[in-house]
Amino acid sequence: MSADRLTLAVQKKGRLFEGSEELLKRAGVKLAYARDALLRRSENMPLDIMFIRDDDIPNFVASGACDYGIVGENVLYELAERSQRVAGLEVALKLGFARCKLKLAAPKDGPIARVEDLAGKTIATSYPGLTRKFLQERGVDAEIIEMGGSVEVAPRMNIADAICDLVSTGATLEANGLVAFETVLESEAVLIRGPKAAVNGAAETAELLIDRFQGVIASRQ
Ligand code: PRT
Ligand code: ZN
Repeated sequence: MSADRLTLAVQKKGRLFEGSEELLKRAGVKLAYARDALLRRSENMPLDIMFIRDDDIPNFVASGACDYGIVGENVLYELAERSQRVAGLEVALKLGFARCKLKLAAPKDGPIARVEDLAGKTIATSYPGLTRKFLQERGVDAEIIEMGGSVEVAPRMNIADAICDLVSTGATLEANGLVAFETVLESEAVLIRGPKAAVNGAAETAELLIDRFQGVIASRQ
């Protein structure tokens, strides 16, 4: 990476992509056209955008491969449970989109209706670090079963007694006969800053960009 150009990591496609793209557009960032490119240059600012999977964003920023990144707090704090470097990342700005909640849920009319009922039970989740930490804080001993996706089917398939998963509208829980009974984390998209971003020659560009992001966020309220 050139020292005087700022690099920002953004999700390549998915639920964060649209909000990130809109934020950049409204902040006046023009990107050069490049189909399917990993890295796209801005035409009107010394800024390069790197398009990657959201799960890779905290590590790209923590390692200094990118100066900043846009990622969900859920992913940031889950990875922070596993990595000191990620735990040390700074949240520069809360961005107010991709809001969701990480919730514990269990089958409707079943024996689990509160956190204490999870003692000795199994919980399926893609967020084992955050789930374990929450249970420890509440003094509940349960077994965590890590799943990469489709966590909502776990109780029905007898894989687990309960789940800990992201919820936005609640339609997925409802469709699977599950009821949420506790919130583990409230999440939104955030701008994270890497360890070298402030001393990089592009620090001024970062200041300008954050200033414009703040303007965009304020205009929404
Ligand atoms: O490919 P890549 O790894 O980059 O993307 P991904 O598939 O891991 O993530 P993606 O694009 O699905 O989500 C990216 C981020 O969006 C998440 O990390 C959250 O920060 C945020 N977000 C906001 C959500 C949701 N809302 C959400 N509802 N992420 C996932 N969901 C899923 C949830 O897991 C469940 O399956 O949507 C379903 C529930 O939605 P409702 O509306 O039925 O409650
Ligand atoms: Zn992902």
